[in-house]
Amino acid sequence: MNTRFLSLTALLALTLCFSMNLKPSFAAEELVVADFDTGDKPNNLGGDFGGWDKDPNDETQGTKMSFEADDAMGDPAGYAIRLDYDVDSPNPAYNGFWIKMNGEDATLYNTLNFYIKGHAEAGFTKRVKLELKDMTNKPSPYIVGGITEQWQKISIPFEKFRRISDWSALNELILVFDDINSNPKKGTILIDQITLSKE
Ligand SMILES: [Ca+2]
Ligand SMILES: [Ca+2]
Repeated sequence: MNTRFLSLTALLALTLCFSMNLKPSFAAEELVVADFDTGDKPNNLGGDFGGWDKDPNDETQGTKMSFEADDAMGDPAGYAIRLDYDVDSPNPAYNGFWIKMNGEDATLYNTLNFYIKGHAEAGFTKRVKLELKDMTNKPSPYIVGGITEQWQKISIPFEKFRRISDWSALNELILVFDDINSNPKKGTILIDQITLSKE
């Protein structure tokens, strides 16, 4: 047999194994739900997102969503989501941000990650509430504290979302500003790079 042919075949086989191995395992470790880097909808899963408001007729409260050129990963062309919230109202007030997970199967993962920071000049709450929902739409709450004016990665093990019963189809993630957890009652929070990972 031609040794040259043999070593070429071996090299090809090796290359094939390497490229086949690397990609699927890498993809299984982290799924980007939203990096917001197009500066537009939808998110990386094809899902919609936006600001919400308990009572759109109450003009004294609400969350206004916009894209801010301040990427958490440091990409000069990237964007984050900016949330200008106001829960200072004579009425009970809560509002925030919602993002669709589009029925994503999360069984390969065990951790929800995202980046968050407060806006130094506008002021910001140090605490926000998250709610994760599967297709049954029961909110599974989790409080995030210790928000600062620097980007900070928050990683939450799935076990903390105790009311999720079916991880094979997630509906949405919601961020809540309310008149109990939000202090000051008016300010600006930035959020970016929402992912699911296997730790
Ligand atoms: Ca981004
Ligand atoms: Ca207000």
